[in-house]
Amino acid sequence: MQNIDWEKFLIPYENAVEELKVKFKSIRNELIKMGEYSPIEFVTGRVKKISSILEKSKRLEVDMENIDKEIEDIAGIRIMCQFVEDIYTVVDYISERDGKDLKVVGVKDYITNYKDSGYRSYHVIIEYPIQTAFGNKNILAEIQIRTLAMNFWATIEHSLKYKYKRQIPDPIQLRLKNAADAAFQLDQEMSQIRHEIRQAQKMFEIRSSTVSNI
Ligand code: 0O2
Repeated sequence: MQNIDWEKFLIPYENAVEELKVKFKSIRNELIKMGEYSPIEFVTGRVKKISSILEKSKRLEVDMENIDKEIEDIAGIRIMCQFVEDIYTVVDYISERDGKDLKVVGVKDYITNYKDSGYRSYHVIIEYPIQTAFGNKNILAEIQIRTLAMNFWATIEHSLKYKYKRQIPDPIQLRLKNAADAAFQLDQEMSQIRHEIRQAQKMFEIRSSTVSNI
């Protein structure tokens, strides 16, 4: 795979991202329609930029012919949750599908084992079958599951990492670490009152559906 035809190479990854987004958004839509609580708040996805694939393969010393086997996040979807507890419900949903429409090949629990940067998120690496015009292909994809607070932090830190080409100055790094801890404390506080919050949200849903039926 020395001279990669990137456009062709990335097609199954693009399809996987689209399919996976639909599948997880459908879970949310179904639960909401049934009047149930959805642990999934919203879902996004992306195919890794070519420059980012090249940078990561260089950093991890991966040969070009092995990038599809060793770079696990070329296809990535992100599932955002309100509460930390919801993350584990989503992980259970994924485990239930293991061996059906996807295969779980690994997990990275950056919530229990958060990174030095302060990054928190739960990553599930899956093998996902894609039907292409040239036959079937199993690709690797990464599902990142995180709270809204974790996502807020990670989005900001990611843009700073990009700005500083991964070398964020120490004083900013320290502030980011403090901010990550504060975001996690926010998550923990919200978890303590999540039953109250969920009841209030349910009342609000009933009221707005009554108003829309008038
Ligand atoms: P892109 O293309 O910009 O989205 P790594 O060494 O971090 O690349 P690692 O630790 O093995 O790899 O993590 P993994 O499971 O491969 O996932 C990498 C992705 O996780 C990153 O994609 C981020 O989306 C997220 N991530 C991991 N660590 C951090 C972190 O410290 N800060 C933030 N903001 N995000 C992180 P990329 O590399 O950003 O790719």
